[in-house]
Amino acid sequence: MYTQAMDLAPQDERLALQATGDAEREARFEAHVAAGGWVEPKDWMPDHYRRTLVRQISQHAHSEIVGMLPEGNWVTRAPTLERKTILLAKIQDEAGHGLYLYAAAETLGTSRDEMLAALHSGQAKYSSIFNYPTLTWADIGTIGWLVDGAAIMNQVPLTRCSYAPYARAMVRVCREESFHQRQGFSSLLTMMKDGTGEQRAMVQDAVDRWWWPCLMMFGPPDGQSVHGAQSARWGIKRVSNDELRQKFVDACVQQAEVLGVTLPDPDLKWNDARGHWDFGAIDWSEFWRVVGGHGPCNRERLAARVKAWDDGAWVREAALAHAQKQAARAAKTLEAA
Ligand code: BYC
Repeated sequence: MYTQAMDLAPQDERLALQATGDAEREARFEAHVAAGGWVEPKDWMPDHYRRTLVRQISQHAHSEIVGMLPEGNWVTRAPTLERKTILLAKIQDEAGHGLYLYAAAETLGTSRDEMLAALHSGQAKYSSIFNYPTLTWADIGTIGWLVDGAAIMNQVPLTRCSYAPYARAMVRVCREESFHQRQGFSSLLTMMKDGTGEQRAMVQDAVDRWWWPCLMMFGPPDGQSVHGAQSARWGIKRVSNDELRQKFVDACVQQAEVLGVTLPDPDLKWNDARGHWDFGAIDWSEFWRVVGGHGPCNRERLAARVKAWDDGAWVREAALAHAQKQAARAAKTLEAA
C-alpha cells in the first residue's frame, strides 16, 4: 500500500509496543499524543482514532474535489485571459489537494474506491459551503477571499495534527490556499476600486450571500460539536470550531474595510472587553439543512461527481489493462533472465 510514512519509530520501540496488551498500548498512545508526539501509518493506534481520521480526511478530500465544481462554472466566462489562467490554476490546485488527502487517508487502510463509493452514495459528507451556487463573476472572487480564507484559518492548525501524513499534506495545501485567498481579494479589489457602480453592487451582493455560509464552514458551535473534544484530546484538532470562527471574523472585518464592502451583519461590533468582534446569531437550521442534503445545489453537485466517475470508467479500465500488461512483461523478462 502507498505510504507517506517517513519517520518511523525505532524498531525496538515498535516491537516492545507490539508485545503489550490493548489497554497498555492505548495508555501509551494517549500519553504520546498528549505530549505532542506524531503518529505514523505503521504505528499502533486505537480504532476510534483511525476511524475519526478516515472520516475527517476523506471528507476534506471530497470537499476539495466537489469544491472545483462551483468555480468550474466560470472558467469559460472569466473576464480576462489572466483571470481565466489564474482560475484554471486554482481549480487544478484543488484537484491536487484532493489527491494528497486521499493518499493520506489511504495510509489508514481505507481504499480510495471505498471513500469514493461513500461520496457517490451520499453517505460521506463534504463541506456545506460547496452546495451554494456561483451566480456572478464576483462569486469567484468572494470564494477566494472568504471560502479560501476560512479554509486557511481551519487548515493552518492542521499542519500540527498528530497524524503526520495529514499534517504534511496540509503544509503544501496551506501555501496554495494563501495564493487562492489573495487572488480572490485582488479580483474583488479591482472591481471595487476600478469597477462600475454595477460591478461594485455585484461584489456586495456576493459578499451578502457568502458571508453566513462561510461562518458555518467551521462546523457547529463547540457545545454541539460531536467529535470536537475527543479530536482535541488526540491532537487532531488543535483549535475549536468557535475559536476558529472568531479568528476568521476578526480577520475579515479589516479586510472588508479595505475592500469597501459591508459585512451583512448588523450585530457586528468591536468588544473591548473580549478583544474580539461580536457577531450576530448564525442560522444553524440552514446549516443542518444543507449538511442533510437539502441545500440549493446538493443534488447537482453529487450528480456531477457521479457522472464524472461513470464517464471516467474507460480511463480506469485502460490504465488497469496497461498496468497488467506492463507487469506481465516485467515478469516474463525476469523469467528469461
Ligand atoms: N460541512 O463534531 P463536528 C476548501 C459535520 S475545502 C459539512 O464539529 P468535526 C476548499 C461533521 O462532519 C474545506 N459537514 O465535526 C476547497 C460532523 O458530522 P459526521 C473543507 C460538517 O469533524 C476547494 C458533524 O457536522 N475543510 O476549503 O470535529 C475550493 C458535527 O461536527 C461541517 C475541511 O474539511 C461542514 N462545514 O469538525 C476552495 C477541513 N462542519 O462526520 C476551498 C478539515 C461540521 O459525524 N475538517 N460538519 O457525520 C475539519 O477541520 C473538521 O472536520 C470540521 C468539523 C471543522 C469541518
